[in-house]
Amino acid sequence: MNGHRIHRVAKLTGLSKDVIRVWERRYGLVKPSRSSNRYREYSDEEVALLRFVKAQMDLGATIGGLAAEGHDALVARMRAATPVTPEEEKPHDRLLVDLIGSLDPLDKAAFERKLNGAVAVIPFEEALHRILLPLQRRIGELWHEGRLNVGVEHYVTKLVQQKLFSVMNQLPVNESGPRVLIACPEGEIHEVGAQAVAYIAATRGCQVYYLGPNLPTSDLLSFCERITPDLVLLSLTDTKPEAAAIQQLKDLEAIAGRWPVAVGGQGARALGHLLHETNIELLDDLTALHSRLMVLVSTRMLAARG
Ligand code: B12
Repeated sequence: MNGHRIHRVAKLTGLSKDVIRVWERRYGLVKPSRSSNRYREYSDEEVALLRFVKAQMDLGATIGGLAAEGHDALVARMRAATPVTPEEEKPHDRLLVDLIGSLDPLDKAAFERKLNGAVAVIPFEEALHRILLPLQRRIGELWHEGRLNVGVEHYVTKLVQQKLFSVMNQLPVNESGPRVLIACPEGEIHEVGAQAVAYIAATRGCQVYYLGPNLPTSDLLSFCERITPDLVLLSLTDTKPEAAAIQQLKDLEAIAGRWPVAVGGQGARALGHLLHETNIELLDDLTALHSRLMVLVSTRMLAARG
């Protein structure tokens, strides 16, 4: 999690320091942590929430009315109200060049200052599409081309992962949401796609069970038996030789016979022709994922109402 001091939050949100403190004291709108020297420290999520509240007030809402909704409901509404448009999916090219420039030679302070600052000022889902995922791709490509040290690649990958998880962990847990299990199958170590999927599922109101990379099919099966998922989402990045791909699909079909299974990622798209003959669904991209999850969540809500 990034800690932003109050003077920076004031700059990032356009609110005065006094207003931010009053909203904390009176309405509990934000709950900054305290640094070792007792300074307030605000997370990216809190900065985004303050910006959202300010934007709502600019549209005529009152702080009392907004605060009455409660912190968790406001966070959920902020996320729902910020669907990512194609414009917001475009990589932030200038920033990416700038960030990569701070990696060789490595200037950790400059890199993190630029990254944290840029991520904090836009809704997190937009930051995911425009900054974090493109950054991950570019860093990985540089490593693949032998132009970036593996330690630096690991350092950036871990930062991207930490950001995704820290924001995800701040989301309210929807205990009545559909259970969605997310993992990468055995042999698959490219994990960031699966993490992005986990984040999106959590923001759409699912209960996410994130099991990470390289999960053997037998473990996936036994975990499904434990939780009876409403949907299993698998991220496949590698392209396997045909024989290995057919074997993998056979294993997954056994699971898909009992619970709904969908696959996505570049490895899954490459399987297209083989998937037609199975009961495994292909989700082409994150837009397809969004639609699939909306159906899942609304079906669950209707069932709960009887
Ligand atoms: C980053 C990266 C790495 C990182 C991985 C870090 C990590 N822990 O995840 C590192 C540097 C460690 C790495 C290692 C390797 N990599 Co690599 N890597 C990449 C790279 C550059 C980006 C992948 C990535 O993370 N993208 C970010 C994610 C978010 O984007 P995405 O994968 O496109 O996913 C999007 C969609 O597909 C979708 N999506 C993904 N999953 C799912 C799931 C569902 C359900 C849905 C709906 C959507 C969805 O959402 C995402 C967001 O839009 C790609 C090349 C590329 N440009 O794609 C190569 C690439 C995937 N790697 C490759 C290879 C070969 C390897 C290695 C095997 C190389 C080696 N010889 O050692 C090793 C793996 C070592 C091992 N132990 O197995 C190859 C795969 C080739 C193939 N076709 O099989 C690629 C394509 C590079 C290449 N051109 O050759 N890699």
